[in-house]
Amino acid sequence: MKTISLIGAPTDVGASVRGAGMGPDALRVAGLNEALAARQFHVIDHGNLHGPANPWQQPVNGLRHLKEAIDWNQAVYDAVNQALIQGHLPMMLGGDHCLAIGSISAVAAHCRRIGKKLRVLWFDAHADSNLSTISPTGNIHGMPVACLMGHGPQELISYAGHTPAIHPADIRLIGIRSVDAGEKKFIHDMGMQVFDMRYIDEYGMRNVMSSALADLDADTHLHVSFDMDCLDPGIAPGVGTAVLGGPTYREAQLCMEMIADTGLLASLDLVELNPALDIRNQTAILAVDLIESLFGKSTLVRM
Ligand code: HAR
Ligand code: MN
Ligand code: MN
Ligand code: MN
Repeated sequence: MKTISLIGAPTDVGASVRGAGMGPDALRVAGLNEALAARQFHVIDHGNLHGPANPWQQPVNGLRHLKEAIDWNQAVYDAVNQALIQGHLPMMLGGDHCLAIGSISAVAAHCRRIGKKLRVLWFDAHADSNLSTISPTGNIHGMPVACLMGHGPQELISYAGHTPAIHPADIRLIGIRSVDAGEKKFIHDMGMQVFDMRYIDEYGMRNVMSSALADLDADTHLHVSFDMDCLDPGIAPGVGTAVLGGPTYREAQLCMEMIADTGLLASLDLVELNPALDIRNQTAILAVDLIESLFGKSTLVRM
């Protein structure tokens, strides 16, 4: 029986809107542990990590709460690394998306250790590819993709002991519809594959996911970094930086089901859930519903 390690990372130090720090408990209240146990997983809930409080300061040199982000990501790196060493599937419950720096750095280091290929699927309304020099906000949750590719403050790019932690060819961005001008240039310079909403509209989610999941094999570690603001705010209002025009419920379910079909999912981030902005925990309940599909629950009737 596969063991899933739940790792709560209750902070919003990387965000501009407060509240994502309550995400882990909202997911537990929505029944995450029970839902996974019902899918025949052994679930170990490690509880919540500890880290610095949000000092709620202005950016310094284009970066807000750098010290706090470094400490939180170190805690996440250590916990995800530990789970992987034990052969568990780590599920990092955010918290804002800056925490994916620590989580994916640990996954990348693990892949290097055991000689696996890495594929990261980054579901988001945003490209999260800012640099301190181009970010309009200085919020570090807008920078994790750039940091993972070696562009960012030294401490945030070196957890894995190998910089960059990942390469542009390792990642696919899906659902994107809010990109800053500087990010657009960075994405093009890096040559990342981006399936933005216009692309999803034109080609359909099935084709997008077939492309995003192309060229995987048994030696691939598949990591999903799921920013809840990827989803249309009509179904997922509990996020700090909502953007109109995201995937529908069925499109999101299809993504999860197609990932489940690969049988390769080996780690997950669930981030940017903001219970302070949610309505009766519906976004957390939706997250649990999608996670069930990601782990193989199916409504398929045909054989
Ligand atoms: N691009 C904007 C910025 O850098 C908004 C980023 C918002 N980020 C998230 N994570 N919610 O995806 O500030
Ligand atoms: Mn994000
Ligand atoms: Mn986002
Ligand atoms: Mn390398």
